[in-house]
Amino acid sequence: MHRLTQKILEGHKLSVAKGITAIENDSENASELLEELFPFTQKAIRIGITGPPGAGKSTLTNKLTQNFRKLGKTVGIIAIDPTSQFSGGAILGDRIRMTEIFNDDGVFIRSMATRGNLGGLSLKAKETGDVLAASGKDIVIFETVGVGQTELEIVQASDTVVVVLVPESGDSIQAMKSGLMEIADIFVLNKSDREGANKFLINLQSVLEIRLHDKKWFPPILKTVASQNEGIEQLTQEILKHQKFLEKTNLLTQKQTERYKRKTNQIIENELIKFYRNSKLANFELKSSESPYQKAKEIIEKLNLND
Ligand SMILES: Nc1nc2c(ncn2[C@@H]2O[C@H](COP(=O)(O)OP(=O)(O)O)[C@@H](O)[C@H]2O)c(=O)[nH]1
Ligand SMILES: [Mg+2]
Repeated sequence: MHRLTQKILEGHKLSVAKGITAIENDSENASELLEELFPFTQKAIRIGITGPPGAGKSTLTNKLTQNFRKLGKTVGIIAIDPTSQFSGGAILGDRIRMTEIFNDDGVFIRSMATRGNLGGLSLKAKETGDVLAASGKDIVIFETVGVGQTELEIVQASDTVVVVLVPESGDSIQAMKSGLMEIADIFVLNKSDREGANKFLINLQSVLEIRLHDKKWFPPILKTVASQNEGIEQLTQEILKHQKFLEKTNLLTQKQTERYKRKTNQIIENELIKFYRNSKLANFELKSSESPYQKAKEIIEKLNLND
């Protein structure tokens, strides 16, 4: 057994941190740890919070977490910030905004920077979510900027996706482009203390009605002022309502099965790549008469995957 498994299952904070570091560093026996934790990862509610930079996602996450704590629920937070590789300060900023929950034992916060390695990030973020779930957190929140494939993958790994928009900047159009419209279970119009909030709300509502009219769950639009704690209670209730909906309609089981399948395939694909790279086949002589396509076909045949 992995030396951290038992401690993580008991919710030991330092061991949780160490386990996540092992995953981040691709440490050799991280997969052993994840395998042992897996049976305990299915109970947590997974929430994805996404939207443009500066929309108030961290502020909202902070307030939402405080609300969940009041309901007696423990919370794990994974903040993914692709901008931090440029500014270096974004993560610290998130920490400062989350100070109210930083010293609470029922809360675990982990920031993950992309450090240019976008490909592995979504995988590691999801695995970090599994560690937090296994450590007994009732709720796992992924905070991520709503752009790019990696971020979409992370929110798709959530049961409930909250898309945060702000009145200015005509985000409704942008949101449609980046696919945010389709993945949202709940829309939050944050900074609704700002001018244009009502106009934006009406616009978004009419766009949604056209595009999503046949959905079984029609995403509500909630107005919030995260910095003033306004609308947070309603958001909490909508998230719980969406969870009930998922359970009632069997969609939760369906989502979990999908995740299970994707994960299994991902492990196999990774192993296949490793197997090929370590095999003699990957180490071939170059013949100028042969195209890469021919060569690849030849090697794939030798791999004998069809038997
Ligand atoms: N006026 C106003 N400012 C807000 C609101 N929510 C957050 N902010 C501020 O917006 C800035 C960005 O917030 P942050 O949570 O870091 O956004 P993130 O990049 O989406 O995580 C901070 O200075 C917040 O204090 C709000 O509802 N109204
Ligand atoms: Mg943030």
